[in-house]
Amino acid sequence: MSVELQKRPESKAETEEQLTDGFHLLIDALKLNGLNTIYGVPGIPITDFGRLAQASGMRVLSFRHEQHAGNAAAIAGYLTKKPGLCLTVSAPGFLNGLTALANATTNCFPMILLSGSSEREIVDLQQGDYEEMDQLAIAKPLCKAAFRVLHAEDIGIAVARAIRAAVSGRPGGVYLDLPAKLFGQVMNATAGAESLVKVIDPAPEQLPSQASVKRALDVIKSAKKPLIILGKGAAYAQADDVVKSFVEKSGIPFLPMSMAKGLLPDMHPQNAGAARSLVLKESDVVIMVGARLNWLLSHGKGKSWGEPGSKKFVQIDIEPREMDSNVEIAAPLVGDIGSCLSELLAGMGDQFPAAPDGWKSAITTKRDANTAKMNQRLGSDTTPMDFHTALGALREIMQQRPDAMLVNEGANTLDFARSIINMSKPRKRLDVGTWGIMGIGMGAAVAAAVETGHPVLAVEGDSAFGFSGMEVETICRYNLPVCIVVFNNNGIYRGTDENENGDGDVAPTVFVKNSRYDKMMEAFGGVGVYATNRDELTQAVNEAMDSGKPTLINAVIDENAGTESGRIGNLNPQSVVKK
Ligand code: ADP
Ligand code: TZD
Ligand code: MG
Repeated sequence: MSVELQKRPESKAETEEQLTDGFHLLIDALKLNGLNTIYGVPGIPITDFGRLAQASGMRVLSFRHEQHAGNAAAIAGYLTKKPGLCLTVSAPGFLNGLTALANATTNCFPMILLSGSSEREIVDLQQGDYEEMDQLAIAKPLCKAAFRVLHAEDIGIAVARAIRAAVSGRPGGVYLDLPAKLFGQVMNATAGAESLVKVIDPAPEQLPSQASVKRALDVIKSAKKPLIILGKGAAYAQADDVVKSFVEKSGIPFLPMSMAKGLLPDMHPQNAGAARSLVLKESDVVIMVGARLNWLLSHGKGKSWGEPGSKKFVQIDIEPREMDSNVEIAAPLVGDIGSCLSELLAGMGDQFPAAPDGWKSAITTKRDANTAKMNQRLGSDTTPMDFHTALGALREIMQQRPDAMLVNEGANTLDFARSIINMSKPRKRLDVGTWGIMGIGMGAAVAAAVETGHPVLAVEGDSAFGFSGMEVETICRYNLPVCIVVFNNNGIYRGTDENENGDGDVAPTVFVKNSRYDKMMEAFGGVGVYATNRDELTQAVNEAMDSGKPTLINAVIDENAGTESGRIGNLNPQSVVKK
């Protein structure tokens, strides 16, 4: 699109010059690179940008708060391997989006935060512009790369740099600062079109060196009790067939991190998830595939990892600096998952270590015992429901609907659902990720529905849901097939805490008792259900998943059922001083 020049009537040729402007150049640059969906909140100075983007055929989804738009963009990036786009206004909108940008970077999800900003001259002299803030400086330490564009003719290059920075190497968040004046800048349309860049091969294959492959093969061949740990980097890589071949050809037991669940089906005979403590402790060679040895794996050391020095690590990661971050890595393999695993497969031939039958059978025995114990509890049908009753119902539903997307956050609601609900396909489980952040729920649910077209089941603690709850209006507005189940136990972890000072306030972890979250959905035309038992819950979820109607089910959970901090109570300091 272009606009006519209005002044400078020197010659006819000049008055007919076709012009374009910053708005259109940005839209064209994004579309040229296959980025066709924007998640954001409109306002000065990007209102017209959103409008024009929509008019140009892009999908522009407006949220009620930027953090959720940003979380949606991050999840879109995770699911598609293309940077998700989040669009915000200056200062406060930008800051609201920044949490999501930082969270995306922490999780290695590619996204671009596009923020309008105020005038450089005024901001830099701190003269008090409308929504004044030095956004670029603030964004820089919280993302992978941050750029500002001052001239319309640089938009093409800036978008190209942002895309490359987001998806190449270890993916992450990128900030693009767009001062208000940029949008209105005009330039010759032909020159504008020529200034755009279609990024060729934005995330090139990264092959590991031959020496590193040989070293890894030697370590793997020496293993007596090998273990594979699959992380969300492996899910992100979309190298599903190679991952499957490597696991199955090797026969090595695997442990999926939470968002890697389903990369191979949880019901796979080699899944050691239900014997997690045993395999972490007793394995001698651990092959990390797109997973970090961070707090989620006790930093690769300590009691849960058995005797010090009892293990060798092989680590596959695209980020060289990840190696030795917590413990010594005997065989670092730096490259993309697909390339590294293909090299290992080729180098192994048929010489995978015949993991002793004793190792495999010890795992199977432990796993079967734990699974049997769990299955017994999952059949329970208590009223009010406890976590096992409610999740037993949801587990059956997800088993019957392998294509459905699952979103999950909370404390007990997260920890129980993670171990109870089996996933059978890759990249179906979206959760609180590396930070254990609350508030990803509705953003993730919107992106999951928009990017995949499949129905979404969002399993939410009542506290967790509250962080993004207003986005139920967004879900209704776009009529998305999202079924939210709020596990309502009257508060954070449980609803039974007492205030000891007697001032009439409730304890800090307790909410209004017996709230009706279902009414929130009804307020916007969606379906609200109040479910007090397993049958009601099962029926309501199935109906929602069949109809695709936005639905919120308030599942009444026994307020005594949870434990403080779910399964990470060990990280929660508690006073031993009695006053
Ligand atoms: P989890 O939480 O599931 O354990 P992490 O987020 O800790 O997973 O780790 C993911 C790792 O995967 C990161 O270290 C990241 O650098 C890496 N990664 C992401 N994409 C790729 C890829 N295509 N190839 C190899 N490694 C990748
Ligand atoms: N704020 C943010 C952004 N992230 C957080 N993780 C927290 C606060 C602290 N927090 C947790 O770690 S879990 C949780 C909070 C507030 C909520 C747990 O309550 P819930 O789940 O109702 O969601 P359960 O099922 O009652 O345990
Ligand atoms: Mg709760």
